[in-house]
Order: sequence, then C-alpha cells, then structure tokens
Amino acid sequence: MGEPTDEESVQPQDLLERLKDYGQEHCLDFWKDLSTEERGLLLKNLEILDLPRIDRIIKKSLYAQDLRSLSSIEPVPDANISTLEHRTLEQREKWWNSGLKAIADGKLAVLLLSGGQGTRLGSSDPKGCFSIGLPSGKSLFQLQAERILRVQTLASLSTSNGRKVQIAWYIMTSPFTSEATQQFFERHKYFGLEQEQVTFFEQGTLPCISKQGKFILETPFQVSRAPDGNGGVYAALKVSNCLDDMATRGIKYVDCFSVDNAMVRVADPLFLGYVMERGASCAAKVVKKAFPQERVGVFARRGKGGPLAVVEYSELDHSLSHAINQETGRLRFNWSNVCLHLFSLEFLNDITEDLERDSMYHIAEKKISSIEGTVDGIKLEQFVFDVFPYSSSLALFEVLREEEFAPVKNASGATSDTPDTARLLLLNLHTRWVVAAGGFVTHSIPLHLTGIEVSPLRSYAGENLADVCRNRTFHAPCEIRAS
Ligand code: UD2
Repeated sequence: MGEPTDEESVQPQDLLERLKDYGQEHCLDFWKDLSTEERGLLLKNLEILDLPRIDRIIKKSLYAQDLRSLSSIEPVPDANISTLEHRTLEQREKWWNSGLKAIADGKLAVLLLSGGQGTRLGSSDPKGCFSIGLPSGKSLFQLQAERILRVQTLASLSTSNGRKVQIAWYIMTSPFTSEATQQFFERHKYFGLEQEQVTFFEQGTLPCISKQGKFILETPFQVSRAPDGNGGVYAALKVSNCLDDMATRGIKYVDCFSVDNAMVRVADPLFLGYVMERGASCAAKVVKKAFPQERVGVFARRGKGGPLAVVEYSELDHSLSHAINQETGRLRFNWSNVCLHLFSLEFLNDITEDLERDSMYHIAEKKISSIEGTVDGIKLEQFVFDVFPYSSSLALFEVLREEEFAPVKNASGATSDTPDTARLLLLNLHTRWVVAAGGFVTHSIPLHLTGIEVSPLRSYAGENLADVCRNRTFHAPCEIRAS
C-alpha cells in the first residue's frame, strides 16, 4: 500500500468527533504516522465498538456507587440451602427420576463456559483440551462429552420405549479459544456426540482501559481488548440466537458449568429434579468452603433480607474470608460457589435487559501490553453469578466436594487446584465406586496417590458397576472402560 497523501493524513473528522464525545480521541493520535493499510485496520477496529454502551459500562463500573459494597453482607442461613444432611433417599430417588424424565423429554440443555484463557495453567490451548494425566489420557472436553452420552443412555433407559435421547450442548468460547476448540472437537469427531447437538458461540470482548477509563492502545492502530468475563454469557446467548434455538428445541432448563472442573456432573438429573420441584428460576450447587483462602466465591445476603449474591474470592477481604461463626466454629461465609449453575430458559430470556440496564462490571486490575510496553490497566468483566440478585427464587443445593468438585486451575507443582490434585480426587472417587461394587484393588504405590478410573460411558455416579467389578481385582492405576 502506498504512503498516504497529505490530504489523507488529516484525521477523519466524523470519527474524531464521536471519539471526543467519549473522551477516547487519543485513539487517533498516531493517525498521520500510519500507512494506508494500518489506517484501514484502525478504522475497522474503532467502528465495531459500541461507544455509547462501552462508555456507560465504564462510567457505571468505575464511578458509580458500587452496589456491591460489602459493608452489609450477611452469611446465608443454612435454612436457605438444601443440605446433604437433610436430604432423604426418597427425595434423591424422586429428583433423579423426575430429572431423567425431563431430560428424556428434551427439556434440558447444557451450557459450557469455555472462553477463559488457561493462563494460570501455563497452557496456550483452551483448557478443555487439557489432559490431567488419567490412565485413559482423556481431556476435560472428552470427560464432559462422555458424561453427556451416559446421561443420554440413562434417560433413554428410563423411558417406556427406550427412545433415543439427545442433549443439546452449547459451548461459549472467546476469540482466544474459539478456533482451537472447534478444531479439537472436529479432530475427535465430537467424542461420539452428533455434530448437530453441539453449538459453539462466542462471548463479547471489551476494550482494556486505564484507571482513568481511557482505551489502551495495543498498537498504534489497534485498541487492546479482552473477553468480557464468564458473565458475558447472557448477552452472547442472546446475540448468537442460542436462546431462540433452545426454545425451538423445546428446552426449559439450562445446566451451566465451567470447563476446569474434572469431576463436573454434566446434565445432573438429581440437580434438575430438585430445581423443578422447587420451581426455581436459577440454582447453584454449593460446597462447604475448605479453608479461608480458597479461591472460590462465597454466597452472602446483601443486607438484612436482601438478595442472595456471590462475593468472589478476589473481592472478599481478609477479615470476611477468615471470620468465624462463634456458635458453629465454622467459617461465617461457608457456602462456596463452584460454578455449577442451572437456569430456566425463561430466566435467561428476561435477565439480559436487567444486566444491560445496570451495566455493572467487575474491575480486574491487570498488566496490559500496550504501545508504551506493559502498563497497569483494567479488564472489565461480568461474572456468571452476577444474575443471582435478580432472581426471586434462587435455589442452593449442597453437593459433596469429593464427588463433584476437582478444579484444574494451576500448573503442576502449585499447592492446590492442579492437574495432579484433580486427577487424584477423581481416581479416589472412582476407586470408592469400584470397592462399593464388590471389586478389589491392588497397588504398588500408596493408594491415595493412584487409583482406578471408570469411564463415564460405563458409569455416571457409581451405578452399573456390579457386573464388571464383583469379586474382580484391579491393579491401580488402570481404567475400567465402557465395555
Ligand atoms: C470460578 C468462579 C469462582 C469459583 C471457582 C471454582 C466465576 C466468576 N468465579 O473462579 O467463584 O467457583 O471458579 O473453581 O465464575 N470463562 C469464560 N469467559 C471468560 C472468563 C472465564 O468462559 O471471560 C470461563 C472459564 O473458561 C471457566 C469459568 O469461566 O470455565 C471460570 O473460570 P475463571 O478462571 O474465570 O474463574 P475462576 O476459576 O477464577
């Protein structure tokens, strides 16, 4: 491309005026030094920005009175939670069967949040591609896909005529994970799922900003941008027409989960049955917090009689995270968010307007690469649990951490939430299943450092193992395959 003429070196006045309206005119500071091609890229980069919306988000998030002030938060009373100790076998069976029936009737979709970058894990691939070193070598995506296949089988078996059941899987990616994720699924032939039951959609991005609210330039012709947080899922579902697609498929409930939990019970019939009985518009699984510094959000009530909300670990100060309930001796803020949620489709359709109106984003202070090198900047993020205060019927459902929560967050060698800790949690659980089904386990290294892996295609929650395990001995580490 040739060098621009003098006339072309003048900044485009209309764009300059628009940028000035929002205090972002500095984005054109390098205009006269840019080549014609770079000017084209900058114009394209700026013209796709919804400046009024972004300006509203910046102002509400940076300057508005923070509605999330922690001054008056209260712990959630146990009475507000379906706890394990008060759950009867009859209830479990009733919820499991009603959940399976709803799944067989096509009422449930699953929604995976997979737009995050695996920075802390030290991997450049999308997290779902990651293998935690199981005997089978399966990736997180494959474990999740096979759990969906197993629930489809269980739902089909629960029907009178054994009809085929297909669960729609919506996968939210970001510009950082989209292409590699879809290629991974295609390369693995969707892990046995039908291609038409898997829908990929992208979340939005927002400019990275300075603490004064100014867009940060990554290059002289490009604004630095980052995904808008896993709470970007609500706008993304709407914009991508996934909500309409769900309605067309007759879906009534959406099971939403994070990619980096090795023991996630995808499409859990028990959870669905409970939520349907409660008539809740949204729900979250909760576990008891393991220790004060654990990197989990905690449920809290905003003020006396206020709405239930989650306070993220990055926003919970030391005094609150370490506060002890003098009567029980447990942490005051004890009920932890584990990114396992369930929503009614109706709630998802209604919530986007509320979120858009309030435009409150979390401020994530990060090092941002820019034309001035690495600078202290801000990423604006919404969190998937930000919607809970808008619900008048949020249901909290306690589950056992040892059965359903094995985070894969940090690279091996870190003290917690690593591929190794997740692998051992899963192997320990499955080994308990095998022994409970009448199997014997031998091991040449300490059992808590190894175990038996049970394929999700064989068993979802420890069922269907008696025939293959009774009076058989397994030498750990090994895998019990589908058949
Ligand atoms: C999440 C929860 C935290 C706790 C913890 C348990 C949120 C905001 N926080 O913390 O309360 O439950 O998990 O391990 O949920 N993601 C996107 N798009 C984004 C950012 C993240 O899809 O822009 C996905 C990401 O791929 C993952 C999930 O959201 O599946 C949570 O990841 P995270 O790293 O944002 O949240 P984390 O682990 O700090």
